Amino acid sequence: MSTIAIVGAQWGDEGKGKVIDYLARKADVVVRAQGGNNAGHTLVVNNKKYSLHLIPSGILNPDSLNIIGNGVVFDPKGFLEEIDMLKKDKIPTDKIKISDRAHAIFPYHKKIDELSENARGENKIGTTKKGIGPCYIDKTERSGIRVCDLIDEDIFKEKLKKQIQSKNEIIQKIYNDTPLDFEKIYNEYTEYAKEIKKYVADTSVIIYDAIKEGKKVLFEGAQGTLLDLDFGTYPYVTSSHPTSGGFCIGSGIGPNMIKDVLGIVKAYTTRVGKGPFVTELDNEIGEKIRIKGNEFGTTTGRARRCGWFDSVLVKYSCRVNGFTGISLMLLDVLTGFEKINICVGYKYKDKIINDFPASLEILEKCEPVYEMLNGWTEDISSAKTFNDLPINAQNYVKRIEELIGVKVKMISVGPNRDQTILRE
Ligand code: 2SA
Ligand code: MG
Repeated sequence: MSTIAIVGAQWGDEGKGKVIDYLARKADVVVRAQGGNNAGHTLVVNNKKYSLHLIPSGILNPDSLNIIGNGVVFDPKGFLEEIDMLKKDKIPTDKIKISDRAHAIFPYHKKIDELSENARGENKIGTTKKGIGPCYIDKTERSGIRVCDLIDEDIFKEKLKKQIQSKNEIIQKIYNDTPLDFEKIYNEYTEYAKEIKKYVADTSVIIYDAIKEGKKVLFEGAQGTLLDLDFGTYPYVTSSHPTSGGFCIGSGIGPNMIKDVLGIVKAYTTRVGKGPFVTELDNEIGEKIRIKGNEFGTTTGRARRCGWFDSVLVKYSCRVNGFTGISLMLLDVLTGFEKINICVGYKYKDKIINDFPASLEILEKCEPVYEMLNGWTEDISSAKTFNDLPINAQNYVKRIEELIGVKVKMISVGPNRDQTILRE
């Protein structure tokens, strides 16, 4: 059995795209199981850049099947735009399957996402405004419209009518905003339904059979562990489960079917949006990391907040995901810093905390306890083996490994595929 799950270990943007791209080229099946088009990564093929948000990364590998699992919130409009973009470049788009159980995103979800964010004033979550949260709300409230409903004209009409009625009440009464037009949305979505119908399937069966046949199945994570609805810095989280457990629920397979869980860890820490961030560097060091690491969002273009590596956070991530290995990304960004700090504990009042706290009130008051390591100035971007790295860079990696208790199996020293050090 050859299945691997890729999970962001911090707040997303750890560089999952590079690892996923590398593995997707060899995968028979690539599966997305949570989130929606709030995710984003750029793949480069033949010097051309492709920004994918919803379609799995295997799409650029002509042999791989791409699955949008039941745990994904599916935006038909966004999906068809990505299909059009790919078709323009003659990239085959027939090997895609969308779960009939996935919930669909509608214009009222996006509208409510925007209105509720605006209403939060100072306490904005900083969502991507793609309607992700409101769609998951409908799912758990048991009023959502699933892909299997969307492609059945009669059922769809009934369900949409009810939904538009109740959402318009919210939009008008709570937010005092313009109601949405049923006919317009109905007509728009029945057109989408015609186009997506051919992709719809019971994807849980397909994944199960592929694993049983010994095919290579890659589970492609989006966002990161600290954005998980349960394990993230709630409420500054997304509304799905970007942790490894999310792959089981979000694709319909048992936990024993996932063999390896690779945690993608950035050599420092970043986050977009609001919420506490213990090792944040709101100074020129943070700015230097932002510029060197090009820390700006691919979906929204927002500048990311930057800080030192936080081993309390990553150790927590290792525990809740059961990582079998780590891929340490963007190590080259730290070249040129004379001293590099690693956070080894949180100081809260007079105590040292080693487990990531649930309470944001506590987390906000935690001070990082740093261990200072010597940096390196040598260019590491062409290092091919661990021993090619300067001793201080080696020590940095080894110290991280010691602190988090999981082996660093891969190290990335640049954006290109050959700028990867493998350690077994
Ligand atoms: P939402 O829109 O409801 O999911 O927003 C809730 C919070 O989750 C954060 N969020 C993200 N943070 C980092 N990366 C995200 N997606 C892309 C990726 C990033 C990109 O996976 O690489 O393209 O820049 C992502 N999606 C959601 C968001 O900022 C809120 O804090
Ligand atoms: Mg990203």
